[in-house]
Amino acid sequence: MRRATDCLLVVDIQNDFMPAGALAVPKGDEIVPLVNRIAANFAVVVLTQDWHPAGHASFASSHPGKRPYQKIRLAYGEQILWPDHCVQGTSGAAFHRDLDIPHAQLVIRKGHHRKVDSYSAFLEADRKTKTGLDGYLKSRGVKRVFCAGLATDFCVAWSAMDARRFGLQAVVVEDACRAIDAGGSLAAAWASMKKAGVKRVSSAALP
Ligand code: VGL
Ligand code: ZN
Repeated sequence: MRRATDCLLVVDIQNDFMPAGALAVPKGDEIVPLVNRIAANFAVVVLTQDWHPAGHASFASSHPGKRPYQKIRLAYGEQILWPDHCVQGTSGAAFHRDLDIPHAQLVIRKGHHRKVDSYSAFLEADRKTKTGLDGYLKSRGVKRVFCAGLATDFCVAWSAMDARRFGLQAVVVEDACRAIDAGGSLAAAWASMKKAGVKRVSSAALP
């Protein structure tokens, strides 16, 4: 049963994560109509937007000699390097034009500190800096977060696991997500999510 204390978190449905985008998530465009349909049944909807300054530390181009998808060590630990993507104010950072959730109430922009990445909608990659989403959800009385969007194995997984960390129930709507799946990252993400107590449902079985 959908409860007044449920929230839908719609993660990073942005042009750069679409098949023609800078950091393409295969079939990322397929989920947009489904996410719109699901969102219509939630009173509380939060959108996230990956939102990096030019020269961001997660960009391979910021590290001479490095290529996208290589790993490096930054001050806070291991970082996968990505193609330049979701640069603040660019069309790549804009939401997909067909995303249609006019009743969404909050947009969390993340990854805006130049030296720190943030896959999670709650906590940046230093695992210390908060985005403020935990406080917002608490203020609104939210107890359960359903997650949809891109990419299953990065921003969706990290956000769902951090929802658990902040004492919320977390459910990933599997068919309303698509993955990058680089080097086994999707299987690893599902295993970590299971361990963290994140549930997994299909949109047809949404309570
Ligand atoms: C994402 C890699 C880099 C995501 C964002 O939205 O999953 N992945 N930035
Ligand atoms: Zn990013």
